[in-house]
Amino acid sequence: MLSIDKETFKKDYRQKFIEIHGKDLDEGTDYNKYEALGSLVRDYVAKMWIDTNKKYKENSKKQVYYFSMEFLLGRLLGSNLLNLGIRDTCKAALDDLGIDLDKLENLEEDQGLGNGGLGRLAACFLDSMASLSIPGHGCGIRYKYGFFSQKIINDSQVEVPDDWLKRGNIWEIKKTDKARVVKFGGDVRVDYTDGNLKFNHTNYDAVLAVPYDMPIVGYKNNVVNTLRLWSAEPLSNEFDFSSFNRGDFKKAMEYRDSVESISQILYPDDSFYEGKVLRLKQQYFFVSAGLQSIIHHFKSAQGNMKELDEKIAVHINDTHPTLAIPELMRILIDEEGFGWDTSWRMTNNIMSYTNHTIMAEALEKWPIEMFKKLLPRIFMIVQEIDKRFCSELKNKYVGQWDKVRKMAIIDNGYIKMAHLAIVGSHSVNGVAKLHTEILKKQEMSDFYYCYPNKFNNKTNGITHRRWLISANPKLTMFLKEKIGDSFITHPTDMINFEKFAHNIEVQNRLRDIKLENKRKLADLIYKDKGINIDISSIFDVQIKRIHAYKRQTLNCLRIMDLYNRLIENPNLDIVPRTFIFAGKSAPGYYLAKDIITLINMVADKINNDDRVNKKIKVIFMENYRVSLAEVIIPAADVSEQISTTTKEASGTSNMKFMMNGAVTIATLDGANVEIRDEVGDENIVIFGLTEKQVLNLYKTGGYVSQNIINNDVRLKKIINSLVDGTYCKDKNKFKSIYENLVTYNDEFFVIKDFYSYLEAQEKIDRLYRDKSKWQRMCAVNIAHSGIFSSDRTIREYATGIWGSKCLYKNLE
Ligand code: 26W
Repeated sequence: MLSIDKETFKKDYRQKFIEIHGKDLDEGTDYNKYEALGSLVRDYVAKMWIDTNKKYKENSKKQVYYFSMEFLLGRLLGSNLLNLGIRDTCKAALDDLGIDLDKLENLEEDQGLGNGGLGRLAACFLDSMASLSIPGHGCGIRYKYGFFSQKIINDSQVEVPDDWLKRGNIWEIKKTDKARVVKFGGDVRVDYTDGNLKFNHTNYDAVLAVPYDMPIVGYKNNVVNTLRLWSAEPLSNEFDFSSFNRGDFKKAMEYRDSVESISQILYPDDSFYEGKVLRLKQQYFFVSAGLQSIIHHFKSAQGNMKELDEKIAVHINDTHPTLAIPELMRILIDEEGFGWDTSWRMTNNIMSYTNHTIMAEALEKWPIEMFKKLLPRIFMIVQEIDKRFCSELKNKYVGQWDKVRKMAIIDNGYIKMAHLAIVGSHSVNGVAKLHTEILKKQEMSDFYYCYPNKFNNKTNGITHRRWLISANPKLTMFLKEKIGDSFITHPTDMINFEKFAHNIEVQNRLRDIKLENKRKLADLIYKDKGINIDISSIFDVQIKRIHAYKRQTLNCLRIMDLYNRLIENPNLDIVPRTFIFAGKSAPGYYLAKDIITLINMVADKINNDDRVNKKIKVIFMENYRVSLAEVIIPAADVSEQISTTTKEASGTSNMKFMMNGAVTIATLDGANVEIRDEVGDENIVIFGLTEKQVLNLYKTGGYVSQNIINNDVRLKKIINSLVDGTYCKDKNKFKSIYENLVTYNDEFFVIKDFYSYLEAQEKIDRLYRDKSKWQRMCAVNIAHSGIFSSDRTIREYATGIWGSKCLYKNLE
């Protein structure tokens, strides 16, 4: 572990400042100070990084590569200081120099290279792999523009490019010497020489993939793993300088632009798959560069290619990196000279795949013509995989053509990436128990029947280092005081806190800590929006991507209902509540955008209505991102996890809230089920349709939302207020929401679950009034949250899927 005293740190820091800025510390701006600190921390990390790589080389343990289109890391200065074990020293040293560490940390841009859950999970996994000393690295794309920044203008979402690199990125190191060439398009000629088929790829467009490496620091264990992100650059010898000579500058620039566009933007969509050729290019680009570099590294470390599948594991995060399967086949066959069967066996042993969604509209499939043109050799390999797979199926299901067709990889003009991922991997996992069961029973039942042993569950987790220790230092201190600090490295030890749940003093302390966190959030809200909120009100929070199935609409309708009731009866006895929302909508997802506008307009109306605004307020916080979540979550009293049962694969914010002592109101969906099992029914508030009821209603079609609305005055009033000018003068503004609920029969059972949700909310109100009972529930939630640390999840992946071992300890 890095050991450094305050005085040395001060000296190092001063020196670093002068070195990079060429002026004295007291002449520097805050940003200069941040840069110097980041740069110093990076120096500290550098030696450990080199040592870790040496150790990996020496003991030749299996290396895991986590391939993901998204890594949503957030800020890194704070977590690196924490994991190095020097945060307190650094804070004290900077204090001496009159510099506020928190302020510098807040200057760092979020690294927002992901849409939401899947990308943040990848980031938590990197942290856990390094902290458990598992040789596990990330491989992805260095998008020039991350997930867009959200502005709320006239109550609606406006997208602004996220130019996160404009001031540079202190954590990355460009490795020009490790660049690889990725080939697109062209022709493949098949030659038959010496009894072997040879595939000659010609006339292709070559793109240079340049890696930028970022250190992933383990928690106080000297381990530094690598996140390698690829950036696309023109190949210098491909750059058509002759065009310059002819003065055809435009043509040369077009070539450059088309290459650079590959790593230009992150697709801001997590809901509807779109068959854009640029996205397919992105996928092949990073997967090909990643695998080439892994194999190059393996061979240069004297690895025996025949043992490749014992020495590396490649994980595919959703179907997005599935091309890793045919690309590895290509490398093994075309470049390494292995036969099909050996290559297929190795590829299968190496690859594993996680599914993160059952939403049919999000499943990736590529039109054959587009695929073939862009990736001719890869297409041939996919065709061969499909041919062999289908012939296996035909033998198994004699005469059942429909079944074979349904399961085929290539069908009806499309390549189905989930099918390719399942067939090419030795492991397929879901991300929560319920989700895995649904995959097995419904979505992927045919495949489960064929390969029952491939399927397994790995319930998601979150890194408690970021989401508790770093985000909630006050609660962390208090836990240490009560149960010691073993939970820092063994998060399930938090269970020792449960015995204090009944202790009045402990309950009071928990309440005080929550109040301080609420004050911090209230200050931020005041600063951002000029709205004063009452910190003794219940902070009722729903923060996540805006999506019909996540049912922000349900939350909003009950707020509208409460508003109606308060107007009717100003003396209505409720505990004051502040409803807090945050989340981004995909730019082209109009319904979700309308939901954002509705929340903001309901907020305007309520916050400005003096008849009610002492009791309720509604806040929509702009630009949801990791660093904002770190402020909101520790301040939450109530965690809203209200998706239509069966639709949320797992959810991970549910775990973050629980770990910070919020009480969950939830449907029995995703990991909520496991949270309920952990804390018991008395420490969570459950409502809504069950899995069976939902599946049954979908199957029988026995649900008509209009029938419920028409027979219910209260509901009718709320629904009508969407289109009668109550919240927006333009009566058509929320017509889409209205029509979804009424005309199109409410696909996500908002109306059906409405009263059940209201009852649950009334229960929350009652529970909160009993101060002691409420704090007891919070304490139990904290105590049981350790199991949802991503350390547990990663141990399960390492032992159950990757067959990888730790560098330093055994995987207990
Ligand atoms: C349109 C292409 C696309 C489709 C799906 C892009 C991204 C996705 C992701 C799979 C969406 C996603 O982030 N899923 C979430 O993954 C989390 C981590 O496992 C789960 O906790 C969430 O329930 C799931 O919605």
